[in-house]
Amino acid sequence: MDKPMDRSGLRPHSSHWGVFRAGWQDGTLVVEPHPGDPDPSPILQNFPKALRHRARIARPMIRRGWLANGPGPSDRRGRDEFVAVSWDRALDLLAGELARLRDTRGPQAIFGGSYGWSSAGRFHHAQSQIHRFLNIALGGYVRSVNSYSAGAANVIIPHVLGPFEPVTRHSITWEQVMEHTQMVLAFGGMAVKNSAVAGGGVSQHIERGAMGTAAARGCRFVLISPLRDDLPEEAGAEWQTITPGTDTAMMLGMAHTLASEGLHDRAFLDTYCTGWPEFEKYLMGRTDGVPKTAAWASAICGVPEARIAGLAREAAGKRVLITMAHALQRAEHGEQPVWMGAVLAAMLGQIGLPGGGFNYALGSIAHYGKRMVAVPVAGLPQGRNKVTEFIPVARISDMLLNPGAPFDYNGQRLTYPEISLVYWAGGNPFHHHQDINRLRRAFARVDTLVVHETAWTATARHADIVLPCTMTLEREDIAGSTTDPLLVAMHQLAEPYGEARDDYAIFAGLAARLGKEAEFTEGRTPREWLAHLYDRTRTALAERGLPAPDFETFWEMGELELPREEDTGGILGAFRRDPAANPLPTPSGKVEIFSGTIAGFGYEDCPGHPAWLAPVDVPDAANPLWIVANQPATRLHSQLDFGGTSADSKRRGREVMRIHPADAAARGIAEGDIVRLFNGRGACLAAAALSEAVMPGVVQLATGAWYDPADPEEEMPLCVHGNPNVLTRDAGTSRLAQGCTGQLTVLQVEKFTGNLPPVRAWDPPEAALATAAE
Ligand SMILES: Nc1nc2c(c(=O)[nH]1)N[C@H]1C(S)=C(S)[C@@H](COP(=O)(O)OP(=O)(O)OC[C@H]3O[C@@H](n4cnc5c(=O)[nH]c(N)nc54)[C@H](O)[C@@H]3O)O[C@H]1N2
Ligand SMILES: Nc1nc2c(c(=O)[nH]1)N[C@H]1C(S)=C(S)[C@@H](COP(=O)(O)OP(=O)(O)OC[C@H]3O[C@@H](n4cnc5c(=O)[nH]c(N)nc54)[C@H](O)[C@@H]3O)O[C@H]1N2
Ligand SMILES: [Mo]
Repeated sequence: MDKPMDRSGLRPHSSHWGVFRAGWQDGTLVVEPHPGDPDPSPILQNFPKALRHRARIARPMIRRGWLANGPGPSDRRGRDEFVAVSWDRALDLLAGELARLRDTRGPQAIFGGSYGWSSAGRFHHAQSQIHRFLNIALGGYVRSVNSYSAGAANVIIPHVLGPFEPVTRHSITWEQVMEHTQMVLAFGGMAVKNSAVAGGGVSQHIERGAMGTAAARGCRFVLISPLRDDLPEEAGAEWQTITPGTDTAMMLGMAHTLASEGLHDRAFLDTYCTGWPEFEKYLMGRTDGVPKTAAWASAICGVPEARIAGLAREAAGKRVLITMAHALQRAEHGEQPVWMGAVLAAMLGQIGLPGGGFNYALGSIAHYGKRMVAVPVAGLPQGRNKVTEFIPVARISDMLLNPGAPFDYNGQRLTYPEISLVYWAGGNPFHHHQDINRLRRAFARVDTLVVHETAWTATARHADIVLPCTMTLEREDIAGSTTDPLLVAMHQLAEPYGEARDDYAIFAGLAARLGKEAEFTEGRTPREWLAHLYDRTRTALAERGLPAPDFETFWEMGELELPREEDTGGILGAFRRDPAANPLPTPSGKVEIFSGTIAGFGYEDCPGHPAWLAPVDVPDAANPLWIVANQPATRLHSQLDFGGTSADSKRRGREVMRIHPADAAARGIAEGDIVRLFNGRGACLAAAALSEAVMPGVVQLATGAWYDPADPEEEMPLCVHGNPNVLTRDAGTSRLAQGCTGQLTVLQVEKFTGNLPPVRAWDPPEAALATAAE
């Protein structure tokens, strides 16, 4: 490795949760946030203990049953032993299996969607690597579209306002909020633990400060959420609790107040929108006999009638910004709150004004509210995918369990492909997918499941072929994104763990065995790829007449500040200033309050205008509580669950579930008790924390604790660690988007009084331990 870069001996590196510098002091890895970061994330401190943790994978491993019997469906996945093999043997066997499928069934037999966040570096980005490999070596793969983050919004926003990224990421900035906004209605809040994170890295965490500045200027924040801590204290917010999944009803109640009191902006609705008359009929009850009054809404969402009407009146005439956490649309009918948020902002006449209107996902991730970087940032070319079949990303179990079955998606009638091999690199479906017991049955169906992982996640444990890969700290890369101005030279800080290899090296080895090495590597070493990818940015800088250091200089400097675009308000701002010259890229060129396109699909679960559609998954006698399964404060998803910040946040080794003291008292649950959360789909343990920051009737258990079945032989084993996805429902948002609905479900909670099973989530499988020690 190179010599230390600066006086302190620390070297630059980056992660999705922050840019940092790190180095070794007395045999310990020391991690320090970037000095320019005003509010660094505690998640950074997951690195030191994670680097050499026993949970890391040391050698290639193959499931004993697959090795003995060859490829084929098997319910032994997640139950069998593993056998350590050499790299050559692992790669020979895997290349043979890939060639078999290429020659017998073609690349449409391979699911390479491989959803997941992997690491911040742009070259070693596992998604890019696997897609490039499958395209070049096999001709393609069945892919997935959209994200777990925004599955419903990805599809509804283009129908209503325009393309997802320009509308959500390039319209409102935090600068505008600090300067112009008078009132923020934050549905689901803007928790700073969430904006700690952005794919490709974030060098300055500005959200807390921006909200504080806006509040100090007199901007009022209203938090509408089941949890009080979904906005930082600096926002000085009024907290209004709401029954989970009912925001559309509350917004309809506000809209009714505006319309019936003449407080809505008719000129805006006439000039900039289409479909107000159709929607107005529904709102006023002329189509279904049910006026969507504040009283009607209150009965559904639990917000007092006077508060619903009061908020509508207070918002009218002000520079109002409606924000909406991703979470609201990760639920049944998740399209509706997003669409209704845009319609409410339109009725207030705010869309396209600085600091006003509707900004989906502002504060949910650090990508939102930022000015765009004005030059391109490195990305690995993917090659061409000749397979046309795809699934909406959260339909993975449906696909594997129902090959050949039809399904609806955004106006199309599609068919689930028949998958023989699933290949994952850089994601953790046992973290991200709903109804894990069902996912296990789905994964039992395929011939072969391949996983590249840094550590023994539950996904790795369910694989047939497990290939150990390096952690970001063990290789060189470049971090950057379209929303963060710092390009970071990620220096290598440690040698690879055990026999771990880079994803790139693994794919290069497979490509060689499939006769495609030269096409895959283009003859470049990783360092040469970094220089090659950097060159695009350098050329663009030079073209703008800006300083454009060569690669070696950039590498020595450790970081490079990139220019950013002007803050123009994006396509919504341009549309507002001149709607004739800058129509929105929707069918009407306007905000679509009614969409003829969507109405034409004829989906009863997503009609032609936003509507309150009662959910089926609601509390009853057996499952009286809601669970909010939200993002964890102490890690990114399941990544480095075994790191210091994450591990320290557990109690008695379990993830912490928050519950209102009244709900706890009714169940005889005391602070720190181990509890069992259960419903018809599964059960898990957690440690109870009593908190008035959670509204009554709701418990909160973050995602990310590694799935840890007490007895994997059982059909529905108890997860002893606290992974809420054993409880969540595996159902799409609607036939329109088929998005993930994992944020909310219903269940019961009881004090756990049995013998407490040990948590073994971070212990490698036994066979692996024995052979690794050889
Ligand atoms: N119930 C419920 N479920 C949810 C959500 C929810 O709100 N509620 N949220 C959803 C959302 S928004 C998302 S985005 C998903 C996130 O789901 P994922 O993105 O799948 O979660 P991660 O834990 O980030 O998974 C990344 C994996 O990549 C591995 N990794 C890191 N670097 C590398 C690398 O260089 N190479 C390889 N091969 N592997 C690497 C990590 O060890 C980790 O296991 O979860 C979703 N699931
Ligand atoms: N620290 C950390 N930050 C992260 C991540 C992480 O894993 N860790 N993941 C990142 C990723 S990939 C994504 S996509 C984003 C996700 O961003 P979000 O989906 O917005 O994040 P969550 O924390 O899941 O949810 C935010 C809040 O929404 C509220 N909420 C849930 N349901 C409802 C509802 O029906 N109505 C209302 N009004 N509120 C509701 C909950 O109280 C919850 O705390 O976060 C990103 N940031
Ligand atoms: Mo996400």
